[in-house]
Amino acid sequence: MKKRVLVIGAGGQIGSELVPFLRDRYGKDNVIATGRRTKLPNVVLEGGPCIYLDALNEESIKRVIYENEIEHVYHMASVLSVTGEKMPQVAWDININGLMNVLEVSRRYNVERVIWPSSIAAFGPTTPRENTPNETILQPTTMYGITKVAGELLAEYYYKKYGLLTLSMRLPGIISSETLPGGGTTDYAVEIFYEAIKNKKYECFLGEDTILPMMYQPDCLQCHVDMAEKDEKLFKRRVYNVTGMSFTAGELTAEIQKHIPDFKITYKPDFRQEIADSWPKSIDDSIARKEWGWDPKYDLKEMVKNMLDVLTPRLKK
Ligand code: AKB
Repeated sequence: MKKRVLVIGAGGQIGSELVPFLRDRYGKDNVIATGRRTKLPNVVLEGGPCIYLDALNEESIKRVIYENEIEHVYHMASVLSVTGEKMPQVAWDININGLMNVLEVSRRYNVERVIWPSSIAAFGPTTPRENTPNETILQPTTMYGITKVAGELLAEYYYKKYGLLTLSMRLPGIISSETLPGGGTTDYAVEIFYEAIKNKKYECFLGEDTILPMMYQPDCLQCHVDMAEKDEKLFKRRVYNVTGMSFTAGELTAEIQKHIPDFKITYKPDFRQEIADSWPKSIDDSIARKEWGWDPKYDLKEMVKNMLDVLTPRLKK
């Protein structure tokens, strides 16, 4: 399958790896990477076409989609949970007005699919926290979560009203080795690797027993491509729970210590603890598995080994 693809937000934690992944699949000239705020990483800049694009500017989205005959849009640009609490109005603007522009231009220019990640942040303290089902209470208490619920509804609206094929996955914390996440509550689970390798110590901003759902980047990238490529008839709904694993900060530490025995951790929970406590501990993704074959490969042990194998030679240089 060859597709003309647009990735909005190619400089972020997922976007910066999604772009090379898609270029390997569809050919480098078929994947247009766009960013706004920061310079795109070299792996994105040097690997194929890159364009400056502000999702808040509808005209510039139109131009890029029209001139490049885009068939699939991955809209990855988002303000995450922690930054969203510091700047709620900006989070709403980027996450919702940006999404609205993307959906509107996509339906007018006959884009085939729009892939837009939602998040476990769409859930809140009134949601069942263990084995959280796909269809359940969505009453988040963060602005980020509110934008994810509103975004899910908006994407569903565009599907029903205009027939635009939108698909979303509720992503848990993503663990990756290429681009650091920024402004999220689950960021500790990436930072910890850098500090363990470089300094053999880490001060964690969540408590030792805090348990959150997570996923390793290779599974996350596969999830995006599954949604873009699998037969649309398989998708009986617009939004799917997906997860890779769940662990506490203490369990992640213990797994890292198997490889780096003198790694020391201290716990100093701050305001981010309250956000983490409002999110699920574990996710039921059986509907995604059943309907379109979601099949993540990495558990805690494999993920930790892989992260250390990739990061250790790079950070110890
Ligand atoms: C965050 O922590 O804000 C994100 C998320 C779970 O969506 N990583």
